[in-house]
Formats: sequence, C-alpha cells, structure tokens
Amino acid sequence: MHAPGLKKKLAEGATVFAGWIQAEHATNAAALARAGLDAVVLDLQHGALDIAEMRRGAAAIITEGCAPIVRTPYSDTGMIGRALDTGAEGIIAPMINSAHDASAFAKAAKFPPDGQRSWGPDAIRRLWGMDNETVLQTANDWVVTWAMIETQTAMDHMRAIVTTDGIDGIFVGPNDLSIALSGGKSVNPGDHVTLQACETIARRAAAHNVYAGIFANTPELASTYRGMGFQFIALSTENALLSAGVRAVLEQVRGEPR
Ligand code: 3PY
Ligand code: MG
Repeated sequence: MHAPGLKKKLAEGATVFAGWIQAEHATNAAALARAGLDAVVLDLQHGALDIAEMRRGAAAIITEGCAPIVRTPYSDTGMIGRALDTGAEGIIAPMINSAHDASAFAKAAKFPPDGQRSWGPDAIRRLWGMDNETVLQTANDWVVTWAMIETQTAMDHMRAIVTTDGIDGIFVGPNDLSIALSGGKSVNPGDHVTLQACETIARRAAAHNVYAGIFANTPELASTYRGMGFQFIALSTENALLSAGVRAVLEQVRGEPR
C-alpha cells in the first residue's frame, strides 16, 4: 500500500501528468492510472460521474498506486467534503475569482484549525491504511487545493487568490480563459493572447510559491505549458487519449500515417 505522494512529487519539483475522466463510469480510471500517469482527475463539473462512481473511481486509482483528484462542479463545501472523503489527494475548484472564493474553498478542504472540513474518514482509512489520528494529523498536508483561474476577474485578483491561506496551487482552465479573453468570440487555448496569459499566470504562481497546473487540449499544448513552467499538466480526457491510442496503433499496423 502506498502513501499519498502527489504533494511530495510537486515539492520535489517533478512535472506531474494527469488523465481526466468525464464519462459516466469511472471504469477507465484504472487503465489511465496503470498507463503510468501520476494522477487521474475525476471531473464532476463537466463529466457525467455521480457520487458513487466518483467513489469507485478514486478507489480504483488508489489501488493502482496513483493519485485521485476530483474537480468539483463548483467551489461547493458539501461536494468538496464528499470528494475528499473518497481519499482524493486534491481538489480542483472551478471559477475561483476572488480571495473570498479562494478562502471558502481552502477552508472546506482543510480540517481545523486551518479550515472547517467535516469528518468522514471511512474510505480514507480503508484505502490509505490510516487510523483516525493519522487522517486528522496528516490530511491537511497531503491534500492539494487547486484554485481554477479561468476568467479575467481571476487574473485581476490572482495575487489575492494565491496568497490566500490554504491555497496550494492554481489550475488554469485555458478553454474558459480563452473565451473570457476574447470577449466570448472564440474558444482557442492556442491563441496568442491566451498563451501569453498562461505564461503570466505560471510566472506569478512561481513568484508566490504556489504550484501551477493546467488542462492541455493537445500534446503540443502540454509541451508548451511544460516549457512555461506548469508542473501539473492534465493530458486531456479519456476519450481523447483513447482516440490518440487507436490512431497510434493504426499507424503502426498500417505502416504509415493516415
Ligand atoms: C477549461 O479549459 O476551461 C477547463 O475547465 C479545463 O477542462
Ligand atoms: Mg473551465
């Protein structure tokens, strides 16, 4: 049985790659974890997973020696608690636009005295092999709180967000950010303005000693983000990864790209 290790990897400066589950069943979470990813995100904002599937998915990811992360539908105290009860090593909270949002999020994710997370340790004890005391005394250290930056307002308030107690990292949603920065005209994370904004966000995160994460629509964008200093990079959804795998196999067996 392994111990939660995502925060340690980040602290050591490793670049961490994650998969992203959006289908209604978390069946593929184990396959992503087995393929060598450091983490798998269970997306309850835009994915179709329910609470039971989130629990099953997190358990499968931990069993495979990988780190489960949950993206909650919103920065909602109840959902953050339920997600952490699964043994998740991190929460990605969408649309954090102010210090107020960031503080409410961080408090929901941390046990007292740092926050007001409620006690529900059954799955954590079982999956991580911890007793109650260990859960209580260590969880605030190994749970990573990712505040999503995906609007102009969030960029304007970024300093206040990253200096909020209990915020470990920022996570850029480059699709929403591109929509915001184009005034609703386009969704294109690869456009110049959005890429520049991503670079600025990564630099500001580093300056304030918080981790920088991002969702990459393509492997090319993932490499670009890595070059900008993003340390936690989600490599698109399970469907995109499945299609990419099938394409690669077909190219191999047909002997040439089609
Ligand atoms: C975005 O790009 O807006 C995200 O939320 C990542 O899925
Ligand atoms: Mg988004």
